[in-house]
This record gives sequence, C-alpha cells and structure tokens, in this order.
Amino acid sequence: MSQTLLLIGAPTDSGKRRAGCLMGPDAFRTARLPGALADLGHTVRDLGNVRPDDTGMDDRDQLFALPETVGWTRALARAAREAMTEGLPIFLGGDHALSLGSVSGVAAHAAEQGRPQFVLWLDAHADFNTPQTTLSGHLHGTPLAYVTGQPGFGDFPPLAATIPQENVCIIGLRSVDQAEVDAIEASGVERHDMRALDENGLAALLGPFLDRVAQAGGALHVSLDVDFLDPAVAPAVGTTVPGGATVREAHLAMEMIHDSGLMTSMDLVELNPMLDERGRTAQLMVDLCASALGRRVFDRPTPRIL
Ligand code: B3U
Ligand code: MN
Ligand code: MN
Repeated sequence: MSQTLLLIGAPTDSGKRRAGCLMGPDAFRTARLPGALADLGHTVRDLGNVRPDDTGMDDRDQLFALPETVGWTRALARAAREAMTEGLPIFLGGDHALSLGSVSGVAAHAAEQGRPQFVLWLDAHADFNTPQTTLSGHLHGTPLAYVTGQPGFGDFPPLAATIPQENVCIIGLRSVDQAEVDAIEASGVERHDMRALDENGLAALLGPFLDRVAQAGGALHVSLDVDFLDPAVAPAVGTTVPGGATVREAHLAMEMIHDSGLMTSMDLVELNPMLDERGRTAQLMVDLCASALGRRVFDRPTPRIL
C-alpha cells in the first residue's frame, strides 16, 4: 500500500551531554532515506527541520538543558499532531528527548480520533526516569515516563492525552536504572529484555503485542533507538551497550511491523554521526526504516560492483 510519508527533521541534542545527534537528520538524508522510501512507491515529503520554541525558562541545576528540551517538546508535539492529519510522520532524530514531543503529539491526535495509542519502544534503555529519579540529569532517559503520565513533569507541557501503560511495549532492554526497574515492575508496561529475546526469539515477543494493537484498533508509534542494535553493527551512538539486537532481528521487527499494517508514526533516534564509521549506522537505520515501510529481503538492490 502506497502511503504519504512526512519526514520531519528533529535535531534535538539537548537530551544528554555528548553532542552530535543534531547532525542526525542530515545523515539520514545523505544516506538517501527519501529515495529509499520513494523507491517503494510511497509519496515522500521532506518537511525540513523543526526548531525548538523559545521558552524563556531558567536552567535547573540537576537537569541538563531543561529549557531547550521543553522548547523542543512544545514544537515537536505541535508538528506531530499536525502531521498526523496529512500522513505518516517519520521523525529524524536527534536524541531520544525528541519523543517527549513526537509521542505526546501523536497521542493527542489519536485521542481526538477516539483511537487508542500504542507505543513500541526498541531500546537498550527503558527511558522511564522522571526529572526526580534521573541520576544523569539527561532528559533523553525520560520520554516513556512523561507520555504515560508519571509525576514530576510539571515544567513540561500538560499532556492532551496520556498513554495507558499497558499500551507500551519495550524490547531490547539491557541497561535500566534501579528507579526505573522499580517503576516499571510496578507498572503495566510490557517489557522484554535481551535474555527474553535470546530465549524466545523476536517474533514470539513482538507478534502478540501487534495482535493486541490490531484487536484494539489502535494507532502504533514505533520508536527505534540506535542502541537497540548491537554496537558492533551500529557504533554511531553515545550510549553503547554490548549485547544488543542483530541486524536480522531488527529487520524482522520492521518486517513484522510492515506486515501488520499498524504503524502510524515513527522515530529514528540517537544516531550520532560523529561516532559513525563511514556512515554504516546511518545506512543501517535507513534500511530498517525501509523494511518497516515495505522493502522485502528480495527487493534489496543488488550491490553494484565498483
Ligand atoms: N538510564 C540512564 C541511561 C540512559 C537512558 N537513555 C540513554 N541512556 N540513552 C539515564 O541517564 O537515564
Ligand atoms: Mn532511548
Ligand atoms: Mn537507548
């Protein structure tokens, strides 16, 4: 099925101290994301890059770049809500702080439509800290807590719609802070760590979640963090954690998402081109995005012999 895809550059770099994710959107464009998606028959519109709102807020000692991240959240939530009326937005990050905005924006739209919003979070981390529990002060570790309505986000825009915890599924976990473990174990969030993936296989974890989304008639946001992947195949990320997903596990997730026909929005986050090796991580993320939008194993172009 041919779709209208909206590429929205979200060069957030305020979610953590190590700089570089602001180059992500242009790395995705350089690795030919627009062409790869157009090759699949989709209509692709690149809406350029969003800019953060000016909040006039003061810095907070414990939190890194709070005013800038709040500015991004406001601007991206607006952009996401608007884009949902025109097609399937793909947010080109930027660090994972962008999802404070993208996910809250798409959830607002789903609530207007009377449709439940679901979120698939592919990540080594739970991103379930709050501004109170974070040890690093890095707000890229907080978006799932924000969008599910955990307390402590008083500086952020009030949520138009809260995502029920049971509508969230995290796959790939292998680095979770104690406060996050406690919060997540007390929550209804569906979560699968790397051991579960090893023991059961990706399809056994993802399939039942996709079935739940389909049964509920839900909208599905997919947030793909580079560090879901093993750093051996995806080195361009600030927070590498060994023992991540393989190339094929990640492609299978994307292929299953495509076959389900459920995905309504997507984030590609945490690509830091400063840390890449000859663009290989950017290229892998582009290929994964293409799989999520219909590229099959046999559709892959034959590599040219140079
Ligand atoms: N949980 C830690 C580490 C972290 C979260 N997300 C990333 N790293 N990329 C934190 O800082 O909240
Ligand atoms: Mn993340
Ligand atoms: Mn992560």
